[in-house]
Amino acid sequence: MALKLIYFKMRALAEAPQMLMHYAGIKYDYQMSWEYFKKDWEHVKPTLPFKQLPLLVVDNTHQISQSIAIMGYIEQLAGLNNTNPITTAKMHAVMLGAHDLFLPLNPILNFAVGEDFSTKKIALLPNLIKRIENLDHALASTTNPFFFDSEPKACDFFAYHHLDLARTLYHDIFLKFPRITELLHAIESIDPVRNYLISRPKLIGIGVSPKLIINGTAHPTGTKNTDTQ
Ligand SMILES: N[C@@H](CCC(=O)N[C@@H](CS)C(=O)NCC(=O)O)C(=O)O
Repeated sequence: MALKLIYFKMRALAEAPQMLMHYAGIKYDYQMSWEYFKKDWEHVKPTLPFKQLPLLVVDNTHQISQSIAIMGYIEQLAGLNNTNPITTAKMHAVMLGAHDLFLPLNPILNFAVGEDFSTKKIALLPNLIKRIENLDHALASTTNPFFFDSEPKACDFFAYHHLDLARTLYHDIFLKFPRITELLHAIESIDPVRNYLISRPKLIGIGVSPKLIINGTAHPTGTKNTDTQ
């Protein structure tokens, strides 16, 4: 089975799938949109099933869109899916609850600059806290570090990504959420996942001039190829 994960220069919706694949020991290729399609994004977008990325391409044939669907597929491939329909539905609810953090948190970190960044950062906080409280509430129903089990599942990695971005934007945000801090530490203490987190492109210049360090070179975040700049 050949897996290609197609995305852009952003620390956003391709993170959780990669963490899950590293955890499960599943091999994949990560390609930027322009590398895979050999075209600029504006020409690719109209051709895609949901007109956005990430996209998981299986065996150069099947295109899976939508990050939650991608997580579900990888979870099944890894044999980590739960067979109880009730538990599966509850895991799906956690995934959707975590996805509630996506906007505008991810774009603020990856793209907003200057006054726009400061204004959006202040405006987001009350709503973000409410969404984090929902995840904290879900964690309160278990004594495990993870949402459902003593081992992480797709929903744990999905939640990790958005909570990690929340922590990056507001450094002390989890002081009142010890269970969330415990979840983040538990995920970070898994060797292959930690290795991925340490080695992935670093996001720098948040709020000023966001860039990803890819193979030692700082590239502006975005949907465009900047290899030659
Ligand atoms: N619901 C989708 C959202 C995907 C999404 O918002 N993708 C953004 C990047 S994070 C995108 O493709 N932006 C470019 C565009 O919309 O043209 C998912 O969960 O995968």
